[in-house]
Amino acid sequence: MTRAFLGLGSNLGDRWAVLREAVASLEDAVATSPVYETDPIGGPEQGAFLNLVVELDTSLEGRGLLELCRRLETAAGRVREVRWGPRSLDVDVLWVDGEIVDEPDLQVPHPRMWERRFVLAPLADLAPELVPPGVLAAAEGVVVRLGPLDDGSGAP
Ligand code: GSY
Repeated sequence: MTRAFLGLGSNLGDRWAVLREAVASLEDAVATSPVYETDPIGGPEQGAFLNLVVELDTSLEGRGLLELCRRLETAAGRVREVRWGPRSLDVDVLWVDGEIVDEPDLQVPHPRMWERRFVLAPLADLAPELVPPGVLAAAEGVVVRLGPLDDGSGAP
């Protein structure tokens, strides 16, 4: 079994419900970061995202994790239309312990994660040793920590 991290983001529809359903369906999840509200990076003008990171203890390697990510996006009703545009759910493979992949459709670690505060802030909550403080400080984007995905209250 291997430790891996996925990044999840939503800025379309009921963002809390989309993230809750996706995380609940991840059988290998062992930890979930707090939820952050984050300014969109790139793409057309669009609404704020909710982002979080999930830690997995999994037998899947990068390729299997990518397929899992695509299945989660499809289950959330995502249709790939505008590039970098609003989406009900985006799921990225961020990191897999001991694995480096550089293929056209899959790069692990995720090549842009080191510049994105919406990835690094929740990742640092779960695995601070992976995120040097200077890298987090230099990363792009405004993020606000909202709290746990499911604190039992059912409140957004
Ligand atoms: O790469 C994930 C999709 N995405 C996001 C995101 O999840 N959060 C923020 N804040 N900006 C983003 N731009 C893209 S593309």
